[in-house]
Amino acid sequence: MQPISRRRFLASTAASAAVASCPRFLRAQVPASATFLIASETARAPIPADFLGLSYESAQLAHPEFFSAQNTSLAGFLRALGSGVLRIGGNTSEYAFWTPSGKPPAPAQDSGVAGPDPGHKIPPSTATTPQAIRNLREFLDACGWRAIYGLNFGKGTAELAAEEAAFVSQTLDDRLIAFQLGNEADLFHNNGIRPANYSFDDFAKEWKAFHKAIIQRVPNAKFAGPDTAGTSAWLDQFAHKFHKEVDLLTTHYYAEGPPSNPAMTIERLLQPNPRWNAALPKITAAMAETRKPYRLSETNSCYGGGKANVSNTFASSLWALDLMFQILSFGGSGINFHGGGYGWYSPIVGTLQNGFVARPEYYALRLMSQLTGGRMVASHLLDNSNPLVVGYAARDAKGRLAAVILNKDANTDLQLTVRAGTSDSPVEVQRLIAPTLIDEQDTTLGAAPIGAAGEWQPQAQETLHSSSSNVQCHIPHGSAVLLRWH
Ligand code: BDP
Repeated sequence: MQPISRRRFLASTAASAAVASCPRFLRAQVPASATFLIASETARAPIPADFLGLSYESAQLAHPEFFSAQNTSLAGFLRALGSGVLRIGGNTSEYAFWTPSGKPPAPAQDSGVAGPDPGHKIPPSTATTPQAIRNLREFLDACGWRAIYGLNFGKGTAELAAEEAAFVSQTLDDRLIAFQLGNEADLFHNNGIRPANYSFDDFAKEWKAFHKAIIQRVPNAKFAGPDTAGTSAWLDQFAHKFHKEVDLLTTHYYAEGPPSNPAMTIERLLQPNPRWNAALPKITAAMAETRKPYRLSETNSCYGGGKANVSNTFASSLWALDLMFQILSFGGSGINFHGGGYGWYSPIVGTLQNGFVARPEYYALRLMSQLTGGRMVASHLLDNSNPLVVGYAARDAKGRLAAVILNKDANTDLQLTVRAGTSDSPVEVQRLIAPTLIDEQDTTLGAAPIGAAGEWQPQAQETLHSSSSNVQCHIPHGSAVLLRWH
């Protein structure tokens, strides 16, 4: 059986050919057209080698075998993305208690996994033991990844945080990027962690006290923050106050939510998001003020644990791919997709016992992993008025020119003319595609699925040939392509 993406592409090109000889269908089926201009000599922001990342709940550490060398399948998925960043935190970081005695109470859940906390109620307290941290180190070694580690700021004490930080720092060593203090402290005023009048000044006072206690135990400790839910005035205030103490600026972003909101649909997810667009100038201002890098330390499609039939569909893959490029376009240094367990938006789902599976979102990360270590390149999409059609250009780590075009439109194919101003070298095409945007399990990249330990063997690629340095590329509705010049 031919892989689905190939089948579908052939079907769609056959349909276009039929359209050409049958004018009465022209209006309904003719693809939209646009031109993508690549200024191949104009380099933009770098695509850091460790741009890609995942985020897991601190509660996951209560099952020390999960992030351990034993979990070779999950490690395979991470390692395949290159040298990424594992961020440990989330709501449950305020309920994860450092337990140096190493005798944790039996955790409440017995599945061995902690998915995204839906935030409906106070999560159960969990114990983080030295064994969990030692195993985490081995896991990071197996993946070639580093970690951002959230300490218990909400319900813990500065002393306990310092004690935990000392052990984590010593054990993770150069696999540790930074500590974070407080997960979404800008929401502490309404989630029961602090009184309703909890302000940035209150947070800053506590942050300073925790920082001081940790620095006393770990003088070279590095910090990321503020790790707020929104990109609000708190980022600006934090950047201003702690530019000397902080090494990496971080905030979170969930495109939609709560899942009960009927307006939270695939159609809306794929549209440009005004809230996110409004956050960008605040982030770039904070980067300029502190001269520190920015990382979107926790993100996904829909807070509240995600939305069934939206967060787990192929549409989430296109959403994630676009978001990654948006971060790169303003000079952001990384992104961590939140997940774990069987959460609706988790890029990888499963357990040690059942094995792991790549959700559509993971395919977007896999596409991006082919460009990390490279640079963005200036580009313009011309003659396009559809906000669902976007394009980006880059050079990969080997300096090869690449373009990624997303046609997020659910109905209209795109016939794209690409002008790269390069010689007439052949262009390799890798498609990110599924039968429909709502599909949950037939995503392919390069006409191949991703296996149970992250293995992926792209099938024979299509090759496009340029004529007068123009390349013609057909991009079916609801799909994306990676073009690479040889
Ligand atoms: C974020 C929390 C994370 C949750 C997520 C969600 O940091 O722990 O899992 O929201 O609600 O705000 O899905």
